[in-house]
Amino acid sequence: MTSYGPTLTRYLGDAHRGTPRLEAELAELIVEMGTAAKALAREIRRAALVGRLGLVGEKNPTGDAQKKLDVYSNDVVVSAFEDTGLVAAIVSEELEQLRVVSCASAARYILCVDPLDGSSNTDVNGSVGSIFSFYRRSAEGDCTDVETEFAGGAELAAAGYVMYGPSTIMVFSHGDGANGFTLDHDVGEFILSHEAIQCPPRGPYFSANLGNYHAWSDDLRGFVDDLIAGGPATGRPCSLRYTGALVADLHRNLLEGGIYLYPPDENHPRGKLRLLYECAPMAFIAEQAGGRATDGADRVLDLTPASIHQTTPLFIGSREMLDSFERRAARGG
Ligand code: P6P
Repeated sequence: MTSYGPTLTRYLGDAHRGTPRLEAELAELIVEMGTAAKALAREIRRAALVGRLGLVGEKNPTGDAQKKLDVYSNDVVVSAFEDTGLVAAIVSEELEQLRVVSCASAARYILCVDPLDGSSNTDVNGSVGSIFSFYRRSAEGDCTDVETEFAGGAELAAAGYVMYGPSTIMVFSHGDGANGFTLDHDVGEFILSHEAIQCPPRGPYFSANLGNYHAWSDDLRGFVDDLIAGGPATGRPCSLRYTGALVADLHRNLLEGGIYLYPPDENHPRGKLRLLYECAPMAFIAEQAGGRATDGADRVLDLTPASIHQTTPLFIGSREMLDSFERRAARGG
């Protein structure tokens, strides 16, 4: 008999009954993200047929060219959460400012989201993703102080990503390990397919934009040279796998072993990726799967953002490979 894992809704219901940390409201928000992901999966699959490919003309708040699917994805995610009554505010890659949604006392969560990660892939049928995190507000304060919440250390309660690839998979954690749910398009449900994901301590892959190689530090160039040659980090030559979508690259590295690097360079002295809605959620997942995530020196989850679109360098994935990078950097190469 083929086993058919629990649905996302059933899994969260069981987890809520078993884990007081997973409040019913947080479980409801994760299910809501699943609903938004189903709508995005459908639209991404048919974008070429309904005129949703290509650019909208403006750039997004962090200067990236904005695709039609970026705008659509943001609209779908924002509208999915606006009327839940559980979200105080939304931070999105596609919104210049933090959007206050509700000042009700029940609105105890802040959603930080990259609605469509890797959108440079949309017009070439490449994998894209959504990255999300729910921060539990630290105080009952009113909405005006939401931005100071992050400085005050609002608690990252749950985070995850959706990868829209050959299949649509949602990987998330509420602090009790990382689990993957694959969308059964015929049934319309996310089904548990990757239980308790464990990131191998080392692996055969690394993900980086080698077009920036010339702009990296000598230490980093030496480390990547060793990865390619099969040096101490892995003991075997690594293969480059870089798709232009953090979600797709990290998903591979979590399952098969490897690291994703977006270091600082001349064009991005503080890195390119955004802390709140790309790096922190992915770091949460990586650590829950036994991996690591740093900015090259400090743990990503220890970083406190000074602004909602703040960037940070990102080194994330297999634990022993990142340890090896840090040992090399400590030796000075
Ligand atoms: P580059 C997508 O814009 C993204 O934020 C990540 O998903 C991806 O890994 C990276 O930027 C790609 O950046 O500079 O290599 O095109």
